[in-house]
Amino acid sequence: MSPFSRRDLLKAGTTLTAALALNPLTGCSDPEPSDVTELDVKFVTMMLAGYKVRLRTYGGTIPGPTLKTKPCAQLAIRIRNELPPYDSSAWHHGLKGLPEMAHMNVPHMLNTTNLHVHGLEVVPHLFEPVGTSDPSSQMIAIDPGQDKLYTFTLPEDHPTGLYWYHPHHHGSTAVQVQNGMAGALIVEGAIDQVPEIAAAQQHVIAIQDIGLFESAKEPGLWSYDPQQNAIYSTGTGKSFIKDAQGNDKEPVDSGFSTGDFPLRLFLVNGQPVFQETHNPVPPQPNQQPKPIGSQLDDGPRYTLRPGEVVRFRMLNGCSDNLIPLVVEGHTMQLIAMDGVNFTAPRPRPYVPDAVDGQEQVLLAPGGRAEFLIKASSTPGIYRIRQLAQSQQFLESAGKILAEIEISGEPMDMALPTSLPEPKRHYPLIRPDEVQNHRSITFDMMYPAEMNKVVGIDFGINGEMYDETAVPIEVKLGAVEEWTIQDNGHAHGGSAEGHPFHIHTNSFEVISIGDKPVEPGTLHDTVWVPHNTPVRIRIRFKEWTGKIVFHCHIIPHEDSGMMQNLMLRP
Ligand SMILES: [Cu+2]
Repeated sequence: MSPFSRRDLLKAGTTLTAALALNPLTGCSDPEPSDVTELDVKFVTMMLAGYKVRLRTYGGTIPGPTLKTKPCAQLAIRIRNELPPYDSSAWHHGLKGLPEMAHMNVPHMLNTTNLHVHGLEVVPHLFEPVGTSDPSSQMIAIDPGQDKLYTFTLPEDHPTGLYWYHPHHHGSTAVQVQNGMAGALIVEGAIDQVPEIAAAQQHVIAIQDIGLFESAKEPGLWSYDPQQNAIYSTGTGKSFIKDAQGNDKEPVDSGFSTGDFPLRLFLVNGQPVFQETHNPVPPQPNQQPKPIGSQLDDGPRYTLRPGEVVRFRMLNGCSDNLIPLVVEGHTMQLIAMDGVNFTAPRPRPYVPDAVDGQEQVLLAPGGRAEFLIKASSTPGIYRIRQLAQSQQFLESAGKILAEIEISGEPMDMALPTSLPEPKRHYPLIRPDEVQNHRSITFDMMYPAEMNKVVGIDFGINGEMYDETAVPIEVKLGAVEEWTIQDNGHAHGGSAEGHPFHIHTNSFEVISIGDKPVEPGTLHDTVWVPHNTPVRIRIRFKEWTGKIVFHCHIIPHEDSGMMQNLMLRP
């Protein structure tokens, strides 16, 4: 029985007492219908960093609007797809001979979309119909010209923090997110009522990466809108339509990319701060490709008085960029990861001239960090920076993301010493509660043996993504410990890490490699470094249905690094 039909039954019951009228799934009495947030998905032409770009957007802006909700509230979002039709017929007819599983993992239907509220512990909403437990169900597909209304009720004990939303239709997720389709989603509540936090100015910082190709037909116009079966090669910097065997057929001006782009812009709250261009010099043997990077702008500047406390809420909405983060000259008071706050701020001192590994917080693609900064007594400009890292296929240069300007009359604002316990995840899972252990492996094979069109086989536990396969079933209420790692990339994949993300239930990170992680570190997305097992514990609470877990480097996900999981009653 789906969660909605259970709720409807309760609604129909006329003799229930007020106490019983609480929805057993959410712990809330049925919420008032909320206003519907309309998100129109459409192409917009705009200027970014001096480039004329044409991109898919939510409502014409990058990022999309910041949405707010709270526990027990109804969150209603209508996606209206105003994109033009996209011709995927070559996917159906041009890839004869490609195994079905590989076929599914060739990007396709680039103008079909849907909605994922990333990290929210709400009804599974990726497959049709919402909440379905049908193994053969297909992903929700909102085609050009169609619309769909999503309504979510957040459980009464839902953590209060920063989440986000983005499309998640398999085959078009990467292209749409790399066009800029993403937005912040804030769950308000207990954390906002901490007096020292309520007193602080608050800033959401959304970081995105936009992949771009220049149009041959219209020089000077940049977009990411590859034709069906067109693939971009990092090695040659050229794009070709591929056949099922991966042969180059026809040169084209853009193609699906598993990482590199002729031009990639990094945006902070929609403002370009950094650009990368394809490096035509082939990398040395055993060296990772290194795009040519340049800082465009120092990002938004936040003005503080000496001793003032500010609350930053940072989203790594990049499709493909790990962010080791520092705030120069300041101790970061980390209060939450992925929307779930700690029970007290965790001070993360700043290491001057920090390098990768000495960051104050590591922000995986898809992850969020919320922190307080108490402004130094020394006036000046301090930068919020991404450290250079080479933990991915492409080296990622250090970047300035934003600035803090400290000036004016000194003041002395207090920092909180304790934070409200996020009820949904406390008490924490005890080791003796773990009922089952699983091993999850991110696989890469290069050159591809299956997905010769994309050129690399991406998979999990030896399988590429199959929309109707359910390799893992879990019973509601089960507690499991998962060990996640890459396959050592013994099959020719590059020595890179992958961010692990699972829908519907956040998990506690127990250890990374042989280092234990501080108890109460809840995530929905965690960076799994190369050759480093990450242990997590997860309790499958409340919601049943078909969900997914996957790598949150979105080109990897769209090419097959994803699996289904069934939450059984
Ligand atoms: Cu990956």
